[in-house]
Amino acid sequence: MVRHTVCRLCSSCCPVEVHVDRGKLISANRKSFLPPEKRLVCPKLLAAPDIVYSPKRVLRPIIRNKKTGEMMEVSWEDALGFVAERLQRIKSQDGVQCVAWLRGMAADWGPPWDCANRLMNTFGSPNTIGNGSVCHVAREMAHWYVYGAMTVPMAKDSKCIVIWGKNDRNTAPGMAEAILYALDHGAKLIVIDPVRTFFGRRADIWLPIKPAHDGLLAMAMIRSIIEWNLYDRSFVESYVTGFDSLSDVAMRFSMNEVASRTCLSIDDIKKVVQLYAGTKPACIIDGNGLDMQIEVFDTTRAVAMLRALTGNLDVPGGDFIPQPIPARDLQLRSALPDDVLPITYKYSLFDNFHHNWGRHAQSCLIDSILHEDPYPIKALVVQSGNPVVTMTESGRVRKAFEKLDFMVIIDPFLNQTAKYADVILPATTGFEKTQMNRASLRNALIILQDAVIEPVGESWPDWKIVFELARVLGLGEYFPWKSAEEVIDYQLEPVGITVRDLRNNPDGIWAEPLRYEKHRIEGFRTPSGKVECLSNVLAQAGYQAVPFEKGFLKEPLSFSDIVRDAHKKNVFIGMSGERTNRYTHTQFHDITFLRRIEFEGFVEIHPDDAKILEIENFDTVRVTTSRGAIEMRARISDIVQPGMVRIAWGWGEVNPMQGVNNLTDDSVRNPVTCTPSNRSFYCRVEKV
Ligand SMILES: Nc1nc2c(c(=O)[nH]1)N[C@H]1C(S)=C(S)[C@@H](COP(=O)(O)OP(=O)(O)OC[C@H]3O[C@@H](n4cnc5c(=O)[nH]c(N)nc54)[C@H](O)[C@@H]3O)O[C@H]1N2
Ligand SMILES: Nc1nc2c(c(=O)[nH]1)N[C@H]1C(S)=C(S)[C@@H](COP(=O)(O)OP(=O)(O)OC[C@H]3O[C@@H](n4cnc5c(=O)[nH]c(N)nc54)[C@H](O)[C@@H]3O)O[C@H]1N2
Ligand code: SF4
Ligand SMILES: [Mo]
Repeated sequence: MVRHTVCRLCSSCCPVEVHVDRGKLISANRKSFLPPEKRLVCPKLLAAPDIVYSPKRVLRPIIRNKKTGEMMEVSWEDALGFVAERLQRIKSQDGVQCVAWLRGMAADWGPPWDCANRLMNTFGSPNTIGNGSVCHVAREMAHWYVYGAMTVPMAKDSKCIVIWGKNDRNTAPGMAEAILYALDHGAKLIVIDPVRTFFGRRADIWLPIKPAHDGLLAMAMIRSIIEWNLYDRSFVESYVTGFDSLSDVAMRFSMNEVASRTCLSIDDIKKVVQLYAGTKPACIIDGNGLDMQIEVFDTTRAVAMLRALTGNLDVPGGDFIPQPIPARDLQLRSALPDDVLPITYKYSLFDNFHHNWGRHAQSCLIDSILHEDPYPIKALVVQSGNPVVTMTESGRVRKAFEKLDFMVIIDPFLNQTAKYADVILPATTGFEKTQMNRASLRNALIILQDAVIEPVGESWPDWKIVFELARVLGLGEYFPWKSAEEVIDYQLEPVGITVRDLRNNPDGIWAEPLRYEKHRIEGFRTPSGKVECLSNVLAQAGYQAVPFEKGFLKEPLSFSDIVRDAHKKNVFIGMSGERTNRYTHTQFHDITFLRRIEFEGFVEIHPDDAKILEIENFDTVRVTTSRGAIEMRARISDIVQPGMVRIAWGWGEVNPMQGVNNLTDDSVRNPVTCTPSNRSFYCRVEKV
């Protein structure tokens, strides 16, 4: 039998066809607009049955004795009763705000996250925290502040594609297929990435930028586009505010200085400006290479402004402004008391930029536990995340989790974080649950993620865990729904679409027809109704109204002190490494099928540097910063530049000595979005 759903083994949310035989998942294939022979294969999806039926799945709730590490399987009733009793006790002893809920990326941002928020809202704690400060939410906020939405690059129909800090070949095969299709149809390609990626090798121009310096490049490009009169004058006159202020600030970014600081050639930057601004339509695919940088907010605002200045907003083949559906918000922020500060209080613009995104200044959780700022978090529920490995500065995270009074994990697997838990609640994987995912709510095409098999063992889907916990906590009145279908129908009622409709249309339903250039009628969803190159909201809150009006950080990478100490000898830029298409962050590293293709992670180092340090392929190297160290074997490769090492990402789950976040620094953050530099940092490298 063939069933249809949306894959959630990573956040790409590919629509897939699943072959099910007698209730068992046998295999799954991505759907695509390309004929089967041209489609990209996703190894994780090929491994779906191995993941779903992995012997390492947690099949029953577990209560863990923190002192002895002993684990005892219990019934759901006992587990939820125990959790509720401990949360209530902390609520009455310490205050409800001392309970926090942290979610990672795996269960999606849709209803599982909204329902967790609803539970915490009605329980009374404002502290439901997502990981958006290091993922795309910081960038999303930048887009919103410029033109009131996060644009979607229409690569397939584009004539010039700029890939800026993204590696779709590995992380988003649907988009990669669109790019390949456009290239086959004559599109030009510009790649801005310190690493020569798959698309970097195919690019008309590849800009191997110095990590974390993209804001400088964006400002130099804005300057050139204005100086050389390459901007879309009529669009700017009708739909842009703050152009003159942006122009004034951009004029401070001289090509010479920018080229020297970004380690790019002036000639190449000029060629990129001419190609991008001179080809219509063009789109910019920005990615996680720009996230996890201290300057993320202004950098991605400047990049967003490039889209507007060149007149590429909301045109076919350009950068599309999505048409979100009017779905009901499942959160209940109104139920929260007014007088309790959330632990993210220093980042309130980030907390509030989008009415139903929740809070995402992730590092504040650790501040609160360790420094009791503004009060101590005592109990934590971790849903669909592995923060011990994935949060910045693992040493700090571990110390914080040791200090907690109580911790619950909701996960299909026992990850490194589970070692700190008192209770482990077994969640299903994505194939075993029906839910709307956020990708389906942010635009007019709605596709259902539908359960294709029954839950494995006694695992429960996330929505059910949240609902049942709510009932045991006495909050059942806020969760009147008995099934995922009922919640989705409630949520989609204003749209006039039901789960049954979606099941009858497994390739999705357009809630409204696709429309371009919506600004001609509706304007943009910003305070002024225009594209804002200057933001009064930011100015009033004390931030830079125009990107980089107070200048670009002298040193946007962490641990610049290492440079001074070592007199520039043996100082490398460490880069958090590739997301390969085999793994999702810390997940799946014990799946034999995937392990066979990629057995271990490496530190990649340029041949010239390897020679100086007398490092050979497969030698073990140690990389250190003042925060900690990792040890991995070396791979000598010119995919990285001299002076840079790229450290494989996600292997901290397999071996704590291989966690990139042993090295990262959480002390310097973006003032608006709380983003630290997980992506790049100065470090030392030595052969062990
Ligand atoms: N297979 C797989 N797919 C995934 C994931 C996964 O773990 N595995 N994770 C999912 C998630 S949660 C996310 S957020 C997305 C992320 O997906 P992407 O946005 O594609 O993220 P990455 O592949 O980490 O990095 C993108 C590129 O940024 C480059 N880069 C690094 N530093 C810089 C810099 O300073 N400047 C510039 N210009 N480029 C830089 C890197 O070399 C890399 O080529 O992928 C999703 N899809
Ligand atoms: N240095 C550095 N740090 C980073 C990054 C980086 O590239 N470098 N990337 C950052 C980014 S973009 C992100 S998104 C984060 C990712 O951070 P996390 O979300 O913490 O990363 P994962 O390893 O994907 O952990 C997901 C967990 O969810 C579980 N899971 C899978 N499916 C489900 C489900 O349906 N329900 C539930 N309840 N659990 C499920 C998995 O078993 C796994 O334990 O890391 C961030 N941190
Ligand atoms: S890229 Fe692969 S793992 Fe990620 S959603 Fe698509 S099919 Fe699933
Ligand atoms: Mo992410």
